[in-house]
Amino acid sequence: EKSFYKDILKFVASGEKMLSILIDPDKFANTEVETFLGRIPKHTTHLFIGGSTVANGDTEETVRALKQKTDLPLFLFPGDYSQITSFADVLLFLTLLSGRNAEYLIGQQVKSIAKLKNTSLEIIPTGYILIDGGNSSSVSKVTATDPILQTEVETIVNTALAGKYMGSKLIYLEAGSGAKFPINPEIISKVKEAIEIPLIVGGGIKTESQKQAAFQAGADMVVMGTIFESIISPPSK
Ligand code: 1GP
Repeated sequence: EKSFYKDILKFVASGEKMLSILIDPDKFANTEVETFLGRIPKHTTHLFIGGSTVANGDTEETVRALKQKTDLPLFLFPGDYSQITSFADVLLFLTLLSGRNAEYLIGQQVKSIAKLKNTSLEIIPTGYILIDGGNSSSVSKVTATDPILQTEVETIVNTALAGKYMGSKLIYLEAGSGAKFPINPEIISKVKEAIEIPLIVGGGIKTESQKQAAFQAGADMVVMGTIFESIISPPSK
């Protein structure tokens, strides 16, 4: 049986790095899917779809438009349970471990269950850790939680380990979309050393050298969003 998680483990085992491009349905023109797919890096391995705030139904339309034109795995990366759609391949079942807001630790997860009955989505438990990226992120605003400072390395590592012991199959270190600076490679390497499970890193990564630094430090997958948003922009809403 097809398992997108096993595919990730194969990448990790072979040392081959993964690049995911994040698509925010709010900032994406579904009519320009082909243009977009033609311009993202050839070595892209995954597409993430999600945003902190997305109007109802927009995610499903974007997923359906993408599905028609690409075989890349489509991973839902939802800011809210309302963004869940069975037309994608995978649901990153996020829990916001850096925060202390019960709504994003368990509330949204319970609300999502009605949408997950009879779904064919592969569900991957994902520990999501918001780290300070030098500006106020929309994740922080929407979830009313504070990011962990980059100087708090031990807290970050312990948070990632707690996530692993609670059952996370992936850990996602997030500086926030549009972060001023990405997560320090030293943090990435300390977390990777501690957790062993696959590590995703994103937020504020705009250049090839920032991407390579994250990979070299131990990120198995890098997520880039904002830098590719300019390829196409939606009709003004
Ligand atoms: C956000 O980590 C992703 O969830 C991507 O961030 O938009 O800054 O590339 P950017």
